[in-house]
Formats: sequence, C-alpha cells, structure tokens
Amino acid sequence: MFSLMASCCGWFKRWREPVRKVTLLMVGLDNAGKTATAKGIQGEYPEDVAPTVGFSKINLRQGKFEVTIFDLGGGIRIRGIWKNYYAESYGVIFVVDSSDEERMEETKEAMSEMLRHPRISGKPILVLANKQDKEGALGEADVIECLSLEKLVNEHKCLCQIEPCSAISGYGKKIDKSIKKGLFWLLHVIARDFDALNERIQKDTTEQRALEEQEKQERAERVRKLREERKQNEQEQAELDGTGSLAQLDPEPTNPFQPIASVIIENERKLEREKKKQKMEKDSDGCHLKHKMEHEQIETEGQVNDSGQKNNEFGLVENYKEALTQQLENEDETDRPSLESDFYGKPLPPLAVPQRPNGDAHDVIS
Ligand code: G3D
Ligand code: MG
Repeated sequence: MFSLMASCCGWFKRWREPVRKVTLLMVGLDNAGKTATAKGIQGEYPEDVAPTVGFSKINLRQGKFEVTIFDLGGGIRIRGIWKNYYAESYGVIFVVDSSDEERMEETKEAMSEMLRHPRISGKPILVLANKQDKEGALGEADVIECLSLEKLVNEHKCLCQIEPCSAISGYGKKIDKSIKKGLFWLLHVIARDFDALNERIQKDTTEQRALEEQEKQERAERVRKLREERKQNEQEQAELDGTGSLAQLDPEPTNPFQPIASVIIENERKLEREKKKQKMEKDSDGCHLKHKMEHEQIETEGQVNDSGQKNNEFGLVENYKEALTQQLENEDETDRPSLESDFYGKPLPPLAVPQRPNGDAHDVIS
C-alpha cells in the first residue's frame, strides 16, 4: 500500500513538472555511426544510411523531456558547422567508430577542439564507442586511452560517460541497451543542473543570434560597397572610353526568383503591350499605304511634269542591266565558282566525315 502511494506521489510530481525542451548535439567523424544511432533512437531501421551532407534532426519525447537531436555531418569540410550549434546544446553525444583505430588521432583532435570551445566547456558529454560488433573493435578502456578522454574532460570540466555499443544491433525499443543507458544518463545530468544550464543556453543563444545578425549585416554592407565600387569603376572606365555610362547598359540584375503572381501580371502586361503595338502597326500600315499611294501619285505627276529627267534615269538603269547581262554571258566557264570553291574562289576545306566509334569512316549519305 505504502509503495503504491509512493509511486502515485512520484507520478503526480512528475506530472506537475513542466515539459523541458532540450537540444542535444550528435557529432563525431564521418562514418562513425551517428545517423545510424539517431535512426535507431527514433525507431527507424538503422542500416542503409546515406552520408549526412549538412545535418538532420530528430525529435523524441523522453519522460518530461522534448528532445531534439541534431545529427551533424562529420566530414572534414563540414565539421566547421558544429560550432554554430554549440550555444543551444544542453549536452553532446560524441560517436566514435571503435573499429577504426587509424582515425583515433583525428577523432581525438576533433573532440579536443570541440571541448575547448567556450560554448561547450562544462557541458555533459556522452561518448558512444560504436561498432562493437565489428571484429577487432577497441574496447572501452582502449578508446579512453586513445582519446586521452580523462585528461580532456577534466581539463574542460565536462561530465562524461562512455558507452560501448552497436548502433545497428536494434532499433526503437530493441535499441542497444548501452545507447539507451547513455541517453538516460545524459538527460539525467541535464535535469539535475537544468536551471543553470538553461540560463547559460538562453544567454549564449541570444549572444550568438546577435552575432549572426551583425555578421549578416556586415556581409550585406560589404556586398553593397563592392557593388558601388564596381559601378563607379565601370562608370570611370566608360568615361575614359567615351562610351557613356556602362551602368545604363548593365542595369541591376533582376531577381530570377520573382513571385509567380508578379510574373503572371508582367506577362499579361507584355501581351497587352504586344496587342496594342500590332494594332498600331495595322493602323499605321493603312496610313502608310495611303501615304505611299499619295506619294506615287505625286511621283507620276512629277514624271508627267518632268518627263525628260525621269526618262533619262530610266535609260541609265536599262544600260546598267544590259551591261551586267553582257558581262555574265562573256564570263568564261572556268571563272565561275565551282563546287570545290567558295563564292570568292577560295578552296573549301575537305568535307568532315563522321567517324564510327571504332574509328572507321562511314558514308554521310547512304
Ligand atoms: P555517420 O552518420 O557518422 O557518418 P553512418 O555514419 O550512420 O552513416 O554509418 C556509416 C556506416 O557505418 C554505415 O554503413 C552504417 O550502417 C555503419 N554502421 C553504423 N553503426 C554501425 C555499427 O554499430 N556496426 C556496424 N558494423 N556498422 C555500423 P554503410 O555500409 O551504409 O556505409
Ligand atoms: Mg550521418
């Protein structure tokens, strides 16, 4: 009876506790098994995972915790993004490929760099010594030694737990017990120190956002200045060349990602303008025809009035035509452009014959 009451009290106490949102960071070298672990925790089949390019995110509910785990890519070129998530992380899950002894030094360096960061130092870290199912995988003690784990975590005042595990041995409820145990430990130490940790995270996150905003503005300012400089240079160059402002020839590039509604409106306007133009052309054709007729009429009248001069011009044209016909008739056959020379008599290059894949030429016309 007493134990029933005690468990009821415990349940009631937990029920009254507010839901705590916690963000965890899952990092480690590429191929360590981070995504497989994250999938297993989420209840998905952990094998056949594609390499993580940027990051993936999983959400789960664990007691009074709403947990978000950021699974970040671990490739050498994207490790730089890890630090962008340090401020908002309450703790870290560091996954190690225990079967890859050759990369232990690299693992140690990555871990050391992370732990010494002021936004991570002092936060709890769970080390998953993964791939224990693989033959020759280093055991817990060896991993601790290879990574100088004790020294590292003491130096940076991080609470630490290491769990030897295998991410592919099961998923969901059947996930490796060591992973489950490690996750409970991490959430437990976070809960124990939640208020202080939460305060630090709020402060760090606000600072980080302000810094990011400042960096964004600085970037925008740099771009603006560069554009201005370029425009000025172009203008100066154009003035030197005497070709006028190039800026007029090279207007601001239009945004290729315009909202579809504005594109539709613009197209309708274009169509409208096109129709108007055609109508005007039609009207002006009518006018033109009228003008032409009027002009011809004037010309004819002119011919009648000034027939001497017109007849003279007509005679000149007739003479020119006659002379040209004569010249063509007198031309020797050999002087005429042949099929093997261009109109100006220059020899044409030989006809290119497409080659078969095996190198044999084949007929163009078959
Ligand atoms: P990453 O997210 O840290 O880069 P992944 O690593 O989760 O993508 O896993 C990399 C490879 O290791 C995957 O194999 C995955 O199946 C395998 N792996 C992950 N955990 C374990 C484990 O505990 N044991 C064994 N044997 N393999 C594991 P592929 O073949 O898809 O590259
Ligand atoms: Mg991955």
